[in-house]
Amino acid sequence: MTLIRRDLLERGFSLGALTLLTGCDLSDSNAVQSVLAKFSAWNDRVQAALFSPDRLAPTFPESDAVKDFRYNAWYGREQAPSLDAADYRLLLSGRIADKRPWTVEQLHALPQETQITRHVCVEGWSMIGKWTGTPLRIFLQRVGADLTARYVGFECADGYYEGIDMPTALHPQTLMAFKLADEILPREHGYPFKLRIPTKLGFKNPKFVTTIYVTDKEPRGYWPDRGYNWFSGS
Ligand SMILES: Nc1nc2c(c(=O)[nH]1)N[C@H]1C(S)=C(S)[C@@H](COP(=O)(O)O)O[C@H]1N2
Ligand SMILES: [Mo]
Repeated sequence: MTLIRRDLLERGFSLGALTLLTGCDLSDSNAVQSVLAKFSAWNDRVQAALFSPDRLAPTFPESDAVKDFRYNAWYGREQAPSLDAADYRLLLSGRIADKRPWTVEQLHALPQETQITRHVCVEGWSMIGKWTGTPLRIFLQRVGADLTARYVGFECADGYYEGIDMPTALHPQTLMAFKLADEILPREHGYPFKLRIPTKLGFKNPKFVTTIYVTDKEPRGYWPDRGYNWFSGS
């Protein structure tokens, strides 16, 4: 961690790139706190910076994965949306050929993979979890998304919204996660699915996703619209 030069951070390396570059274990150490404090000074432009589509975020042994994963949102756990598989439909819009909505059952029938990665929240905590789901890339191919478009955006049942660039959407570790710690994703963690993107900070991992859209216009994000570096500690 000491090898990370201040000017490197200020030039705007992404967290994923930083982790990959340094091999630094992002545990809750003072060094990480100071790095996270740096992140809070980032602006939108920097957030959209450096990303290598080929490099993988670190993965961990099963024994490192936490069973009781920490909850986070701007509201309390009890207020988290309670989506019912009977009514739920994933809506598709924008540059996608087949916009038919998806049921939970159809989503669960997609091919799935498991990853054990570290979720890092700008509030200054991080946690290793085990998520299982479908690479977003496979889903986008399946529905005939225009993979030459620039962005993929997400809308969520709680009013949250986020978006990522297409290289991140196609990254092999970017998952539509249906399970956490081998169990169907708990309600407050985003049932029926969350985007699990280990190359991005926690707030770029939208939960309770209800719409996926493909676009050339940069999607807005809930925290980016609010300066994206400030949290009240929910
Ligand atoms: N829909 C939605 N997604 C969201 C959020 C949210 O408030 N609503 N919070 C984000 C933030 S800041 C974090 S750290 C993670 C927390 O996910 P968890 O509750 O599974 O730990 O979700 C992210 N995705
Ligand atoms: Mo977060």
